[in-house]
Amino acid sequence: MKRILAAIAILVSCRAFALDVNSLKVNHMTSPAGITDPEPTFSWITESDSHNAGQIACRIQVFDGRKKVWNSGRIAGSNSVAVPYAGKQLKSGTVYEWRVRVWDNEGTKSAWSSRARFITGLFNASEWQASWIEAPLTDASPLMRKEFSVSKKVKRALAFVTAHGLYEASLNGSKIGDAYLAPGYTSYDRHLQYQTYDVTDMIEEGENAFGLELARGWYLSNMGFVDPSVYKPNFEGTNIAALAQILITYQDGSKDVVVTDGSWKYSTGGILESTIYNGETFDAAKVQQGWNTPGFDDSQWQNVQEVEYGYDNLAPQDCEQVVTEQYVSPKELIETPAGELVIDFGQNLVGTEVLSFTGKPGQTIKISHAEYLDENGNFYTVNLRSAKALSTYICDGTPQEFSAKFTFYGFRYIKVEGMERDEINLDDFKAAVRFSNLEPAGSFRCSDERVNRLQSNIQWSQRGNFVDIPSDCPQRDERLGWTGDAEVFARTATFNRQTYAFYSKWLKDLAAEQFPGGEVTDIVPFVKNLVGAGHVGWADAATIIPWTLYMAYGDTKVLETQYSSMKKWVDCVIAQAGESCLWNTGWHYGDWLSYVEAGEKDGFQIATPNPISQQCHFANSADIMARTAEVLGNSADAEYYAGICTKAKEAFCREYLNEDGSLTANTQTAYILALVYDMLPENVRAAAAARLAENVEYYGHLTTGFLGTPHINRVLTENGYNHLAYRLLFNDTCPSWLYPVTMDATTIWERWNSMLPDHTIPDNGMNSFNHYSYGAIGDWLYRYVAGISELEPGFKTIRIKPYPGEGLTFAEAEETTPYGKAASAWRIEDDGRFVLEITVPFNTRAEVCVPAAEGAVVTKDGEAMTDYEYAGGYAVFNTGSGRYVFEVK
Ligand code: RAM
Repeated sequence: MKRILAAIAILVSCRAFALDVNSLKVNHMTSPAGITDPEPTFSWITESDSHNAGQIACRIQVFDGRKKVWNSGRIAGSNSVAVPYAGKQLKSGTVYEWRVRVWDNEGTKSAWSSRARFITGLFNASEWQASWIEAPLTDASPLMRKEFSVSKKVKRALAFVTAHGLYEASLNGSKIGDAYLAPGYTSYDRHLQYQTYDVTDMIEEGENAFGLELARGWYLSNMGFVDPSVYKPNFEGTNIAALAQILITYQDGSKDVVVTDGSWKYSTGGILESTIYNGETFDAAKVQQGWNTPGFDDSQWQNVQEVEYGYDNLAPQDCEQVVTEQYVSPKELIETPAGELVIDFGQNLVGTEVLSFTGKPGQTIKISHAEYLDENGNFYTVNLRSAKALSTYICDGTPQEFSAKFTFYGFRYIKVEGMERDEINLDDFKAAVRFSNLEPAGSFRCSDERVNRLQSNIQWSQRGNFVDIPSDCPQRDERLGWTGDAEVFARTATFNRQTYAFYSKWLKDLAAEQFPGGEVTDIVPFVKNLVGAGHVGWADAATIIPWTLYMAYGDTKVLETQYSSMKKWVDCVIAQAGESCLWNTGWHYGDWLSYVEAGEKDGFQIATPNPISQQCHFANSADIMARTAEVLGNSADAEYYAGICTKAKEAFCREYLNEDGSLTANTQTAYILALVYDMLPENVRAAAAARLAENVEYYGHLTTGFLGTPHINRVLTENGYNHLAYRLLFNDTCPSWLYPVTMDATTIWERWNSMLPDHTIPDNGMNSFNHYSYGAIGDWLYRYVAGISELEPGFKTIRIKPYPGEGLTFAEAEETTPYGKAASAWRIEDDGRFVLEITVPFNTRAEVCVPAAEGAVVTKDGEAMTDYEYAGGYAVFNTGSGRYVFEVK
């Protein structure tokens, strides 16, 4: 009997193990804090050892302590992505736990997943009992403090904190949370995020001290690259201010609240100055030791002012916060020809240096930041323009760990002044990499190390420009949420990381900033008078990014939330285009930074006429609008925008298509956009593709800018010119993706020629070495070289279709889809066999396209297959989940 029981136990545990439910997410985030959706959504990943396995039902339970607030019962169906909460009304400021189990199509029931949690924020503005408090604006960062006592056992304590400026909150001397740059960068008048923290374990019975250290940050730094007296931030605050409250629930059920109010005191501390572009100055001697611990003597401190800023713009933290992701150690100390002491970290990155050093009292160390050394090997900062990007650390004779707290730098090199050469010990330095803590999603690798470096450079530029908003660059006096850059890079970004929450948060600001006429601003958050709105490719971020998110993550919520913003933009273009449906007016950035022959102006020349780009984007955005309307069940809109799309395409052909199938502008980008956005009648597509191919052959390289580059290889590959796409990939002279790699680039450059072959760096007023836009080629690496793409939203059906090309002997990619890991790895063996190993996640199906000659023997897991379709050079199989190996002799 015992044996039988043991056997059953083993069987049961094996069963349970074979179906493992993990990666629990609420609103696409792991353990988020600050949820105020009445119906947050739940997603999870199931792993199974079986083939062709999927979910047929699930069951979710949500707990508030011991109380079950939702017991979903068995929900039939395969849905495991964004399943909406349907339990008792959620309460503000509460820690919930949840778990889920699933049934697979063999009838196996999984064990319960481990529990995950989420914390709700404040559902109503009226729940803010705290008052805004502020200190007069000076250069020095204010400290604010308040003591409170706790006399009973604490069951739960949640802190809600925000600021005009940036804050770091502490309790009893310890930092609350692990994030930097809170409350983040948003369109502050409309959405000012507050953060929710579980501080239960930080509260002491007895005396406690609540501290806030504040700085100007994005809110009160000059953001923009023109005279600050000319432009204005798009919000009204003029002082550094804070708002915070801690809700304490005692074990006996009673409650208390600690709030910011007029009883708080302020002073200043170690940070003498801090702004986003210019950097931070810290004086160790000015630190008020113990200021944020109980019992500190604050009798010399001043009283803060209570101010009425209201609560209407407050919004909970909506995406992952900025954290220190990793530390990078220095590679070498260089003494430059100019006599500078420079440390090379070997990687262009974003964050801050960290220096452990004691120093003599008053010793002042200045650390400047650069992305490159110039052609003579000297420290190069011209491309930072007016941004000083300088850390100043003043020693007091005690051991210190110096680093910037309320700003960030883009750098590979730092120049150290104020330390003797023999004081510089490389072990005392490291670089802290800071960016929005998005979970990794994808990886790509192939047989060419230069391409692997390119992929790494793309990943690093994504890190560097995902510092709370999708930015253009992280180093110069810009670092702004340029919509065009975000639009062209979003597909690649989404392969690399879990971007749903990050972009969704920013898109809300995009909508908030939209002009009354529907024009989408060039940068989000907007800065008045700096730039404009309504420009082709840039404004289309409004439609393209929500659609990209929907396709990648399969959640319609982003479409619902953005619907009116998307519509406003498309309607704005419709109004400009008028009856003819031809959009050809206005100034535009166009195919920005496209390649120009030497001597041709300054790189701002726009080779592809803007009206061509405009019309293609117009049709595409109308098409996205139509599809979105259809997904959301609005058939009237769907029909209307589909009609507009058709008319826009007809107008395009009337205006720009010649009888012989050529376009009125014979540029790469013109053909690319016409093909990728499906502007041409079927009968001229091949001719158009041939002209693109001819153009590429003629130049021997790409000539595209921001608008054409993301799609050039995709269009070539899809239209029978895969060999040309590979040629462009492997080109390594300017302009190409690998040219920077040959110049020791560790991130993506803004321009094809950001640095010349002799290592001179053209000073053309705008030259970043960390600009992800041209990194948009990453999408092609995943989708075409390795061959993973979504056939249905959220990868519910996947297409695995690699396009091998000359120059590679293997390529492989993995992608964590909403259903789990999909993988495609192909290789060509020495004997010429083509091998494709794939993983199809649980609960999905795949169309697998194995490149093969017609009639070739194709095996699946060693068995010859006969029952496949053959199409366009591929043996096509359909399969359910599992790992499979295909081989072509
Ligand atoms: C530059 C930005 C950005 C681009 C605009 C038009 O200032 O860096 O990359 O979108 O110009």
